[in-house]
Amino acid sequence: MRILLYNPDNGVTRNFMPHLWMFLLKSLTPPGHEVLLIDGNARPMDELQIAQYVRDESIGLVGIGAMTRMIAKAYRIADAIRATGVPVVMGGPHVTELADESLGRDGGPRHADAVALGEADETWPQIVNDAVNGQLKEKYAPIDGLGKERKPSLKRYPVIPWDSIDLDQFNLVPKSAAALLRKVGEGWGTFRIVPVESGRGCPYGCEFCTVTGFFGDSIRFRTNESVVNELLLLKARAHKERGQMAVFFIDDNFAINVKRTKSLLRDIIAAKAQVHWVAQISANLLRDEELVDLIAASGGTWIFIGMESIDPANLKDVNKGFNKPGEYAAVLDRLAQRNVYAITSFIFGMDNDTTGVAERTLTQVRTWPPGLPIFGLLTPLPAIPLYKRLETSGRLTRPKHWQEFIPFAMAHTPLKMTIEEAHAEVKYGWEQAYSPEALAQAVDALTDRPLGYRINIFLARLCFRGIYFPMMGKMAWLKVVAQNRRTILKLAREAFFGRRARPKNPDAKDAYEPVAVPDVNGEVSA
Ligand code: B12
Ligand code: SF4
Repeated sequence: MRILLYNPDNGVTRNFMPHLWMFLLKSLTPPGHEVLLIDGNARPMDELQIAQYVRDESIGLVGIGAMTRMIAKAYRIADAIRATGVPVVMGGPHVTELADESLGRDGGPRHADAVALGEADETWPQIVNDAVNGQLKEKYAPIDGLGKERKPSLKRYPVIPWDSIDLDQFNLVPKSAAALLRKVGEGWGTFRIVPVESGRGCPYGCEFCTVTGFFGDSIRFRTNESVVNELLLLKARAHKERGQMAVFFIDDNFAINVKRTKSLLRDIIAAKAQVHWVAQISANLLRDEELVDLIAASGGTWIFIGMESIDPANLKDVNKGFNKPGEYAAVLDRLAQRNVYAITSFIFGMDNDTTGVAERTLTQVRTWPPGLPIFGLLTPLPAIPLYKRLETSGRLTRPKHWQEFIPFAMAHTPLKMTIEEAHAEVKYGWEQAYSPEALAQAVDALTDRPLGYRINIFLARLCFRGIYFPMMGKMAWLKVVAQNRRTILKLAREAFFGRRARPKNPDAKDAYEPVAVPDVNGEVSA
């Protein structure tokens, strides 16, 4: 049977990375089937096009996965496919929480023939076999012999065939430039950011998050060997095609067990499996100097930190009191000393937020080493504790907000400002943090560092604009380039003529004096 796995686009921004579930389920598919992957972010299709594709390619089963914000699009695509007579199975966090909605049992229309509840690693082979036999059940749940939910172990993790899988749609290098860039340095003909997981689960239970409910509070890890082998496979592929490969460790808290993370990072270094990597780690776990040394030495380049708020009262409200805003600066300095920078994520519209929260947050951000601040709104996702609290107190303004998804729009009223004011705060945050002046400051703040780091921060900031600012066409990009021409020229002058501007504030660098750590090639730099 030919199986299509499809992930819809979010209709607003372009995703920079494919979704792991597709590669994982492809690897777990019983032999004898062909599995095709389409990520709507990389290969957009509308309902008519997907239905035509399914017919043309003689697809016998379609699997669709989607987060809540993409679920309306996922349902439209599912409806179009089911109209061709091909069965649709849906999975992921949204349909797990609202299976009746997908199956049309809540009074609405039916969108899926079957739903995979929770983690589908062990149920997927059964789903495929049942589809082949025309005996799809409505619900598949991972349960043990006693009917209790079972979380799959990651000890026998499948080998994802990264060396042979078709990754064309996920190349971030434009086709027009690939041939030329292949010849630059070690080769830049391809650049891909690939998701890899080393473990699942998070015990922290923050009120706005799906993870503790979905993956559970007990953490499960892959073996170090299996993670290291996956990195080696990715590295070999990048080398073969004269391109670059970076990894996003999608674990929700990559250092949740610090001892284990250190042992994994040591094994990565020992096997020379370093690639540039990004991971999510909560600030409290980055107090450990040895951990941060190992992060840098094993290729850690960006750390995503869910700071959420600089107001301890807000953090306490959402059960994230373990975040201590007073230590954010020290944590970021510790990383920056090793040339590791942070994606700092903030949520506005929390109950203790008042107008001006964006500027208050940015005032702090500007005193930190440069990074990538990102801003979102508090969102009541289905079945999370926050949803239940707001529902009980009658504060949900759009209880089924996902059915009519509006990007960057609140679905409840905050306590100390209006919905519109909260929207304006998020807009202000993005616009200020990514203005040409802010980009120039970020580059200037690294004047004492090798050029590569300044180019890295500049390009990363430019790309991050894409997360908030609507999809940008060629003209919009040209405008951004024109607005940032001074910084671009400065970096270009230095690249070609080795000229370096003096730091604007020579004292500023003392805040994160560099320490010597080996880079991904094992060479020491400071
Ligand atoms: C990586 C990641 C991202 C990446 C993008 C996704 C990508 N390309 O991989 C980035 C960083 C860009 C991102 C952004 C956002 N994310 Co995000 N992200 C994740 C993260 C950390 C990992 C996803 C993952 O690969 N998990 C591992 C795989 C194996 O698990 P899985 O995807 O759930 O798949 C399993 C099952 O669900 C099931 N399954 C899934 N799909 C399907 C389909 C079929 C057919 C079947 C049978 C089974 C099945 O089988 C799989 C194997 O067991 C998750 C948290 C988490 N741990 O999952 C959050 C998560 C998915 N993100 C979430 C959210 C809310 C967002 C954002 C809106 C921002 C935010 N506030 O966090 C944005 C929106 C992005 C957009 N495009 O619009 C929520 C989604 C909750 C929900 N109900 O929708 C999650 C769960 C985290 C959370 N805070 O609660 N995210
Ligand atoms: S620490 Fe992160 S993954 Fe864990 S519950 Fe909180 S927000 Fe979710």
